[in-house]
Amino acid sequence: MTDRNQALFERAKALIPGGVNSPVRAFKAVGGTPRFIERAEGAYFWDANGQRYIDYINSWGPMILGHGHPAVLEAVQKAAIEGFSFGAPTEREIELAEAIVAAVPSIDMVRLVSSGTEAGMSTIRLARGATGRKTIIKFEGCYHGHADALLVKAGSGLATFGNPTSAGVPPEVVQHTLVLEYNNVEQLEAAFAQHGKDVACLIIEPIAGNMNFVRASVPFMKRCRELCTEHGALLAFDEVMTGFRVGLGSAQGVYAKLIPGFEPDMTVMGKVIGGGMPLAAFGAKREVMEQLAPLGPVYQAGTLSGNPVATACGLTTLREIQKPGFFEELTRKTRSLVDGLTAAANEAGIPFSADCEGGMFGFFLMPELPQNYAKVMTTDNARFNTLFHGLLDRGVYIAPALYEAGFVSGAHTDDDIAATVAAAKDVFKKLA
Ligand code: KE4
Repeated sequence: MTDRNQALFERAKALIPGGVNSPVRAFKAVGGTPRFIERAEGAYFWDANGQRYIDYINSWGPMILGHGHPAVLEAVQKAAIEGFSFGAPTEREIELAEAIVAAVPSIDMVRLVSSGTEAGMSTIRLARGATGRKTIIKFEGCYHGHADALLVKAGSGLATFGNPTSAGVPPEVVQHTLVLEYNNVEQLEAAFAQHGKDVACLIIEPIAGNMNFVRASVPFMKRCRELCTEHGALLAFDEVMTGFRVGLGSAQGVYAKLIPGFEPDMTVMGKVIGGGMPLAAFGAKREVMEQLAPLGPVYQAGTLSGNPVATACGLTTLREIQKPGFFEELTRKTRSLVDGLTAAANEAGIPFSADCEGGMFGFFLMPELPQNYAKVMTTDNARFNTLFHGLLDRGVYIAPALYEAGFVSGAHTDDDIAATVAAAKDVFKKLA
């Protein structure tokens, strides 16, 4: 039987760099042929050969309800008939802004955009405009989209300025971006002692899904908050992945329970708030957001910002996940997946550690949960790839990279979780 995924991949590679419109989809990290998805429904999607998979990618987070939720389909179809895009304000943008502000106490005002990259880029510009400062602090292993100023890698050893991770980014553009080690309090203290008065913002993934699943420790997060306050820098939470995914209060809600009175100054959102359509957002206190055009001097714009079809998709998604019991069920199923995988790995004698929060999970082929990027990257790539393809061959689709997180949707059933654990048991035996 011809492998239609392979045939499509060859065709795609002739016209699209790497055959994909986003690098991680090319399976470069894991090898093999990317699956071209033809359709999806609930917790599943089917590839070009008609093979069904239990979907733990959830489009990298957005599909928290599962694919094709009836209420979302209905809202999107209705919005499409009313009009795809006007380039003029609509009531539904206000409703979505109201829903976000109501669910995220740290946000007074919000601006809608079309991607997490745009939201992260605009947040940086706004922080610099609002403070009149240039320096940005970010952490190795955190990804905030591909805006030039954020494509910076940590140099060897201590904190470093301006080593671009990508060609095409001149060192001048990243000279004010300082990269520190995640969860390293000493380095954080030293950086603020040296540069504190120049720091416009510190941007962080509170639970780093771009390192698979690494939590900021409470002492570390506490110091991020205190040092930003002390030096007049803005604390920006990149919740593109964690927003409305790890809980109805997002990750800042998790930390507010652990650190009394905790809240960030700025928040970047995306993924879930768009429900799978191109929609992201950034928000902050009123006095910061009012620096934005057309009110203030910081320019930011977008043809499709607040797109009427995307806002219908996002707003309906938010309303559905806020229904009583949704998050309790999602959390229970995610926890049961993580516990099942851990038990299976232990039974097979495979070094394994896993963690989850709400509908987001991560696991590592190592006995202890890693606390930073360097540790995450000590994972044996080949063993992860064997696990990835072993699960894929058994109809379970997890992230095609060891540094990416996993996601459960409201459509996943206990049977799906059991089937996933059974498949993993099989593969762990091979790995042992
Ligand atoms: P987008 O521009 O891809 O919508 O969002 C960028 C972004 C910003 N912040 C965080 C914390 C993110 O995780 C992302 C995007 N995440 C990746 C997956 N790790 C999206 C998948 C992809 O790049 O194809």
